[in-house]
Parts: sequence; structure tokens; C-alpha cells
Amino acid sequence: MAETILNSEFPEPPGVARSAALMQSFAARMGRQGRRVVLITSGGTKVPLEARPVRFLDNFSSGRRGAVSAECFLRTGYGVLFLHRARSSFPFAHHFPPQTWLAALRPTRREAEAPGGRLLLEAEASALPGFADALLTYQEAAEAGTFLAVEFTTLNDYLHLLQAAAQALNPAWCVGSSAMFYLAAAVSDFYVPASEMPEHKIQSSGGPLQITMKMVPKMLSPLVKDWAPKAFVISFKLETDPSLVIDHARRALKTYCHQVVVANILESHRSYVIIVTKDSETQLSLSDEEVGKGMEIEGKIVSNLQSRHMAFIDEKN
Ligand code: 9Z3
Repeated sequence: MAETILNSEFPEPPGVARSAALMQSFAARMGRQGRRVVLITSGGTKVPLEARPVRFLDNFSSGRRGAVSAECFLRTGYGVLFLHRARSSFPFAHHFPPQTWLAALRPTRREAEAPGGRLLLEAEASALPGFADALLTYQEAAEAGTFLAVEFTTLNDYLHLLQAAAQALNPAWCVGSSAMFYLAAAVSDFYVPASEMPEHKIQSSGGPLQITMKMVPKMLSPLVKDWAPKAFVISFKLETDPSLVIDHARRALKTYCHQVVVANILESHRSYVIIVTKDSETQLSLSDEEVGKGMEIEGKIVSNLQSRHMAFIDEKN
């Protein structure tokens, strides 16, 4: 059972209880509003190799898929719980890295009468295209309480927060089948158990390094069976070998009995995915023209999945 493994081998990191409380009140608010809600996991995980960690095992995920998808879900009217790797792409902000606004924004004046002064900034709209729109959409969501971001860094943080998020979205007073899980984070499959970690920095004077890593428990199993059994659950499957990806997606559907796997291949994952269900395979892709217009594949993924979610809710009612 994943829960037992989490207790014995993955000690609860500080701050999880506080995040769990925030997620519970977010879920209750979404329930009261009768709003559909999506938990998006986003970004990679960091696995320490030493107890006082200097070195980590990490992966390539930038969190862009999760961030763009969060924007699409918010625009569609979903409440978004965004469980993301610290410093990975953040909805709305990732379109504007510091070098874009550092050059474009200019301080105009300080209003002396405001407490502490008030700094006014201005920019030519053409210098920051889309900035005002992004800011407004983000601030509207933050004010309406329809967006909650929770951060993780290590694998251990991620595992505990995912469990807390799933449990927050499960209660009957909350949302049941109106909750969607969109598990786009690239989670490490391997870790070094705390009991087997060297305490101090591994010394290179010891010669070439050999590490044996254990398998990370598959959280999808308790999530689907125990934590959020009524929810609409989507996992992602990434491969580098295109000949494996459909088989592996199908195997995941069979093993975990959830609703959808989004299959993608490293080289083409920004422009091509396959939505795999028990009885269908739907290819989604971006044409060169769509790429030229600045469209992103997440718009198509979210549109496809939200229709499937509606059908799922109708079927349950
Ligand atoms: C994905 O496949 C995501 O689409 C990406 C997005 C990580 C490729 P980016 O963050 O990339 O926009 O840079 N996520 C799941 C990857 C994964 O490791 N899945 C596990 C697997 O394939 C199962 S949960 O075995």
C-alpha cells in the first residue's frame, strides 16, 4: 500500500499540513460554487543522493505543459489547483521572462501621499504583447479564489502533497466526479531510501560511483482506488521510442483503471500527442500555420479532455 510506504520511507516534510488545509478550503469553495475543478501536477522532481544533499537526480521537465494547461482550464471556467515544481513554468508568468519586462517597464512617478509611496510603471503595449491580458486573467482568478498554486521541490514533497490534494478533492460535499486529475508532472521512478543514503557528501576520492535506487511507489493506484475514486483521472506517458508509447499507455490504463492517458514522445511533445482511452486513440497535432500563429497544443488537449470530462459527469449522474 502506498500509504504505508509513504509513512515508513517518506517522512512527511514540514509544511504539508498547512498546504493540505489550504487545498481543503479551496476544494470546499469550488464545491460551494458548483465549479468543476482540476488538479494539475507540473514539472519534474528532484531526488537527493545524500542525506545532507549536495547532489540530486533530476529530469528535463520544464513545467510548460502544466502551466499552459492551467491557463486553458481557467479560461474554460475550471477551478485550478496547480501543484508544481518550485521555479518551473508558472501560468501566465512564463510567457514573460524577466528580460522581457526588465527592458520594457519604466517607472514613471511615485505618489508621495500613498503609504510607503506608490510606484507607477508604464510600458508600450507593443513592447509586452499579451502582458496586460495575462495580468488581468491571473488577478481575476486569484481574486475569485479559482486558482491555488502549491509548490514542491523533492520527490518526497510531491508524494505527500499529491496525496493531500487528492484527499482534499474527494469528500462528498466537495466535487466527486466534477474533479479532474491532470497528472503532467514528470515524477522520478527511482529514489534512494533514507536508510541507505550516506549522510555526508559522496567523496570522489572513493572512485567511480555506483548507486542502487528503489522503485518509487505508483501513486496512481491508491489515487484511483482510495483517495479520489469518483474523479476523472488523466495520466501522461512519455517515451523516447515512438514504437512503445501506445502499448505503454494501454498497459497503464489496464493496470490503474483510470480514464485517459495522454501519450507523448520527447522530440514531438510540444506539437503532437495521442489521447488514449480504453476504446479510442485520438491524435492531436499543431499544423505549421497554427505554430506560426503562436497556438499551443495544450489548447487542443484541454478542449478534448474537458468534453470527455463533461460526458463522464453526465454518465455518473
Ligand atoms: C509528460 O509526459 C509531460 O507531457 C511532459 C511535459 C513532462 C513531457 P514539460 O514539463 O514536458 O512541458 O517540459 N509527463 C509525464 C511524464 C512521465 O514521467 N510519466 C510517467 C511515465 O511515463 C508516468 S506518471 O512513466
